[in-house]
Formats: sequence, structure tokens, C-alpha cells
Amino acid sequence: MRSARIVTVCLVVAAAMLSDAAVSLASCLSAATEATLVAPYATGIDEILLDGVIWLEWDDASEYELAIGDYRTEVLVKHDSEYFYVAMVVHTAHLFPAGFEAFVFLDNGDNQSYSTGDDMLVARAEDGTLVEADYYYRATYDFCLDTEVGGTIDAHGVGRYSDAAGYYVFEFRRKIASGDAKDIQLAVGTPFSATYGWASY
Ligand SMILES: [Ca+2]
Ligand SMILES: [Ca+2]
Ligand SMILES: [Ca+2]
Repeated sequence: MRSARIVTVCLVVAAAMLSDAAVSLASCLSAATEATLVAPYATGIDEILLDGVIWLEWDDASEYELAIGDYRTEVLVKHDSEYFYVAMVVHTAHLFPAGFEAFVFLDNGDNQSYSTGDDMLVARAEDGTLVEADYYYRATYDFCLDTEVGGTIDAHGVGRYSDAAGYYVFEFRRKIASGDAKDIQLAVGTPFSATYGWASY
């Protein structure tokens, strides 16, 4: 089973970095669809803190709540000069023994979801081990790691189930502009559409 929600995301510059930060934010908000997630410029997160546990490293992120399928999902977003960071906390008392994964889908601009050329971050809930999470769509629902089609890995992710809390936690970081032809290139101040979802097995 899988479920997803399309939202607009905007990486917002720090006021100190650009004088028209307010204009940038306004253009993000005017592009809003169901929801607009505004990702502030904040502190970076080292790989070692991507462990499937939300801790102080996310304190300066923006937090949103989305219903994705039946599950209440908290989505945390922020960025620094190099990376876009996303955490998803999917609330369900059900542990899926065959597997559970979260994804962030990025359309390549042709408005055809899950088709050739699209980009996706995916991580399966395991024991909190960081994995390569940078995928490419060869064709509809036929995706592979970028490195299988000549690209580079520019995103990592991790997932973990917390029994005590009753939720899955996923953490991702992805280069904003990787320069890789197998990725959608993001830019600070330019809103983009992203689909947040999960799949259970
Ligand atoms: Ca963490
Ligand atoms: Ca890539
Ligand atoms: Ca990719």
C-alpha cells in the first residue's frame, strides 16, 4: 500500500544573505498549492546525525503536519548552503515486518508523475543505517539508483521504527544543486513541487 501528498516547497534565504528575502518568501507563498513548506536557511546536519532519531539537529527546521493516507505525518524541512534537509515522522502503531519506506518525489517539469527523467529520494526503515537514497526514473515505476544509469549519489537517507513512540522516523539530506543530469536541480528562492509519501509492504 502506498500514499502520497503533493506540496510546494520553497528554500528561503536568510535575511542576512539577500536583501529581498521577503520578496522570495512572498513568491513562494503565492505559488502555494495544498500546502507550502517553507524551508529556512539553518544549520547543516552532519551525516552522523542522520540516524533515524529526531534530536536537537532539527530544532531550527520548520515543522509541518500532513495527513498522508491514514497516517499523520510531521515533515521537517530546512537547508544550508549545500543541502536540503527533510525529516518525516509517520505516526502508525503498526510495524510493517515486510518493510516500510518513505519517499520524496520530484517531478522533472513535464507534469507526468513517476515517468522517465523524474527524481526521487527513498529510504527504507531499517536499523538507522544511512543508505544511498538518490534515485532516477527510467520509466514509470521503474527506478534505480542514479549510479546505475551513470549519475552520482547526491542524497542519503535513513529510516527507523520507534516502538515506544509508535512512529517511523526518516531523515534525508540532498544536494540542492548537484549538477547531476539524473537529478532535478533545486534553487533557493524558487518554489518547487514535491510529493511526500510512504509505502508499506
Ligand atoms: Ca537524527
Ligand atoms: Ca544524483
Ligand atoms: Ca536522482
